[in-house]
Amino acid sequence: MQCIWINNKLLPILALLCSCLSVLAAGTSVSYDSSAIIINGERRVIFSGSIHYTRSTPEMWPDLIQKAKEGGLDAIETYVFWDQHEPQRRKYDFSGKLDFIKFFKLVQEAGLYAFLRIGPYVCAEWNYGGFPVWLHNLPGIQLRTDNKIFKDEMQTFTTKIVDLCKEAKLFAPQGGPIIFAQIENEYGNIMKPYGEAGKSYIQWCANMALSLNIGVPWIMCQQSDAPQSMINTCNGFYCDGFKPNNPKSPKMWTENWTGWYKTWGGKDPYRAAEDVAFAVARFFQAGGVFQNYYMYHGGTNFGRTSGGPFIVTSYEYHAPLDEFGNLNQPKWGHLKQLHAAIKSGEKVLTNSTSSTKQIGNGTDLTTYVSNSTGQKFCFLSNVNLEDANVDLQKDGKYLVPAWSVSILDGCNKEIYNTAKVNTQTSLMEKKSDGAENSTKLSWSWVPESMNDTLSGKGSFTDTKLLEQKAATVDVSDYLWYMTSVDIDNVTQWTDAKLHVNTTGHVLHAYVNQQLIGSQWEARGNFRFVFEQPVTLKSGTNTISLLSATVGLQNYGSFLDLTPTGIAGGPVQLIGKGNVVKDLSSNQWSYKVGLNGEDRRLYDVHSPSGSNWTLNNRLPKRVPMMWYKTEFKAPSGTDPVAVDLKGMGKGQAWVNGQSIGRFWPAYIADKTGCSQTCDYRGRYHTGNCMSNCAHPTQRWYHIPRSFLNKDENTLILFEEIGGTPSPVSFQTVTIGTLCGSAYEGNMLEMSCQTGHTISEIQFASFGDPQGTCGSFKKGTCEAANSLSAIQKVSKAQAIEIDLAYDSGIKLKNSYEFMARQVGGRDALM
Ligand SMILES: *[C@@H]1O[C@H](CO)[C@@H](O)[C@H](O)[C@H]1NC(C)=O
Ligand SMILES: *[C@@H]1O[C@H](CO)[C@@H](O)[C@H](O)[C@H]1NC(C)=O
Ligand SMILES: *[C@@H]1O[C@H](CO)[C@@H](O)[C@H](O)[C@H]1NC(C)=O
Ligand SMILES: *[C@@H]1O[C@H](CO)[C@@H](O)[C@H](O)[C@H]1NC(C)=O
Ligand SMILES: *[C@@H]1O[C@H](CO)[C@@H](O)[C@H](O)[C@H]1NC(C)=O
Ligand SMILES: *[C@@H]1O[C@H](CO)[C@@H](O)[C@H](O)[C@H]1NC(C)=O
Ligand SMILES: *[C@@H]1O[C@H](CO)[C@@H](O)[C@H](O)[C@H]1NC(C)=O
Ligand SMILES: *[C@@H]1O[C@H](CO)[C@@H](O)[C@H](O)[C@H]1NC(C)=O
Ligand SMILES: CC(=O)N[C@H]1CO[C@H](CO)[C@@H](O)[C@@H]1O
Repeated sequence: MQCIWINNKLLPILALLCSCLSVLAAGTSVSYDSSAIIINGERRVIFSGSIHYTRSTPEMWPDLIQKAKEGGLDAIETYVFWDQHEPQRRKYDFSGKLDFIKFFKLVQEAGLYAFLRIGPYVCAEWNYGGFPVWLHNLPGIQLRTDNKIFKDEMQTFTTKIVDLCKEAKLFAPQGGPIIFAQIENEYGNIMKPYGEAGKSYIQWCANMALSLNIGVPWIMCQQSDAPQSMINTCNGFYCDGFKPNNPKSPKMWTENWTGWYKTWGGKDPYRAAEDVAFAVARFFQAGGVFQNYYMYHGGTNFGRTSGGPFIVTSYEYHAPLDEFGNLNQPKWGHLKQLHAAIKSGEKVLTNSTSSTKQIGNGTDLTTYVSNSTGQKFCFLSNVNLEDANVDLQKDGKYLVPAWSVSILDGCNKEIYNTAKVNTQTSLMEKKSDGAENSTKLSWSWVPESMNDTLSGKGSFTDTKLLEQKAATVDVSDYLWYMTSVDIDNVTQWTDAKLHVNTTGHVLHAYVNQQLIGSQWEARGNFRFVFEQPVTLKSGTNTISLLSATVGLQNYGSFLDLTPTGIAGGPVQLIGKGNVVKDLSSNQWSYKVGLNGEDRRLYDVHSPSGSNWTLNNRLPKRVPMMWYKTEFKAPSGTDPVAVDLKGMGKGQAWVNGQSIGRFWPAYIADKTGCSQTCDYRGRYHTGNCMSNCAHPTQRWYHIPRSFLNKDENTLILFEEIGGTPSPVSFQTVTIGTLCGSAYEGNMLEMSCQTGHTISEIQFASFGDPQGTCGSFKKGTCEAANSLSAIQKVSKAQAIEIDLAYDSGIKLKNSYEFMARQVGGRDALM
């Protein structure tokens, strides 16, 4: 790296680029007490982050892990996803993207620890909470309670996972990276309705786990009655008030929610970096020892893995790494600095005597004094909504902004404040690079063949309305319910209505081959009633109802019993004078899945590929259509997304691999967004929302590893009608960088690899106003603010002294650094 020096000041730039390798020796011992995680005798505080291997690709894993390491994490956490590994009973799959052993080995190679959360119930906004749906149909089974059939399955799977880890020598005492394991998941939240059976189940979980002898501690999250030797831990947006149920246990936070997930129809959640940092600093102020970011990288719900109902395909989570694996700045950098600040006090924090003194209303000073050296380390917090001026006498005066924590090294030097973001903000952009414009996309299509189902022909029958997942075992989102009704006096039915009472999630109703309507939930109410006028004829009328699921329930007591589909109905015809003809116990014919799915239309090598039509009469807004196009991969290495603007609802495949469900036609609420985000005060999931009145999800991630260099095929199944012509391929990269330098700190700014500075749009040393993307000059400003930066902008690194808070905005810069030094009133 090259540097240009202004004012002949030397910067400790290299310190920022250093990395520390913690090599795992063979036979690492892991223990704990109330103030430390003890690894090979060393007393540690641990920062961990969740990265689910199933939500990215093996090709992305090394980069994600490396970025987590550079972000200052000590450990990576992942669940293990039972439904993926045992899709059919006793038929296992640990290959390719399911090779979690390889994932853990990469974590180890990066010099990080790992946290294995087996569950095997995982919640995780994952389909059916991670349970394979075949469990549901085992006679006599009851999930997550004292039920022998369930416990046997759970034990078989848990043992299988533990054995695989042991074989690969993944547990710390074997020289591997795993320092913690988890059994069950947040059971404490939902166990009450299970009564005594719930209590004996959780005891059984503990005993079963302990009997597996893994040599590292087991934890149970959100389980205040966790049986002893299990460490109970906290999940939430804040965990400073949490106390483990055993005073000898370390205070562990297994899910510090960095953001939130999104549902179809929902807006974009946003949790400010300042607030996440505040929550983490408060946790360590209150004696925290281990904390895990949920999520550190959220990623993508490929295929039909998203839970719900109605969890979207992107699992971005507003995490420190975005869905595509880019740094989400300033969150990533602001937390990296927090980790470094807390780590600098690690020796003191883990063997000390602590005391907390109330300085003012809502302002607390927590002092840690090392038992061995007498060294001090302090947290000075302000939970008020106003800034606080704190006078610590000989230890200095501090401005502690509202809702923030300052970390004081030696209790007399501020090294970090959670509200002062001294990290670049990156505004990401989706760009077309032109390669895909050279030939306009040409689309071919084939209608979903429904001749059988629209004439009532299925593959099995019953005289009742079946629950959907019991009937499909979730091999498809789709189940056809078909029956016929004979009408002899048609005048009685001239103004008839079809009435369907369904538990959801989506219904398309056909009568006599005609679509009479489609309907889905209204605002989280998944059970709904469909009622539409219908034209009947005398003689036999055919009713074909297509029910579609959009992710099976993943949370709650008895989640497995949440019905889906037209379970029990009723289905009725309502005629003149409210005459009701109940069809619920008719002879119903069923078909699981679509014909297109049976014929593997999404697979480019499928033999029915020859049926695609290609001419200039591209059907638009026609339900139940398959579309296909060829495209070239955008050049470069930036992540790729397909913009499905124009499409309705369905599923998408690239070269045969599912990139998930799409539903750009689902528009987020018009209200509840704000231009500015005031993060101060307790976060709740409605805070600081954005993307009002836009499609909940318009862009869909196509991992680079799914793409060939030249020809690629995108196949869309469109369920409700859409227009593929606006569809385009784009890359995701930093468009604009901004930063504010704080006195005494160095600000580092950089683009993604392969990009350089193109323009400096704004720089002000004074009191600039506004936020990234819309900075404005303030009332005072050094005259040469902008030109000084522009002069040096071609460099890869620069140093600038500045006096006031400054707004700096660069476009496509490669790397930029500024340092502010107090007490001067002009630039240079
Ligand atoms: C440090 O000293 C305090 C006060 O005597 C004691 O409570 C604490 O357990 C000590 N910490 C360690 C890790 O020994
Ligand atoms: C402390 O502050 C809170 C809110 O900031 C306020 O409601 C309360 O009255 C204050 N208490 C005192 C003693 O000033
Ligand atoms: C903590 O420090 C005290 C005083 O130096 C020392 O005796 C003790 O062994 C330390 N405790 C641990 C657990 O390292
Ligand atoms: C490619 O097409 C898109 C959409 O029409 C357009 O916005 C973009 O500027 C084009 N790119 C180039 C390099 O022509
Ligand atoms: C379905 O029916 C239509 C119209 O009757 C016919 O053109 C088409 O060939 C049929 N498709 C199949 C697969 O039987
Ligand atoms: C058919 O129903 C209409 C209306 O209820 C009634 O007026 C008419 O008599 C019925 N016709 C026969 C043949 O039953
Ligand atoms: C739909 O069915 C449920 C369950 O049987 C029932 O509680 C509800 O009242 C029904 N809704 C309507 C509008 O009929
Ligand atoms: C598609 O083509 C295959 C082979 O030509 C044929 O067997 C099949 O019936 C066709 N399907 C439709 C829906 O036209
Ligand atoms: C433990 C904890 O803090 N749980 C909270 C997590 O966030 C949800 C949604 O805001 C709250 O309802 C929980 O109480």
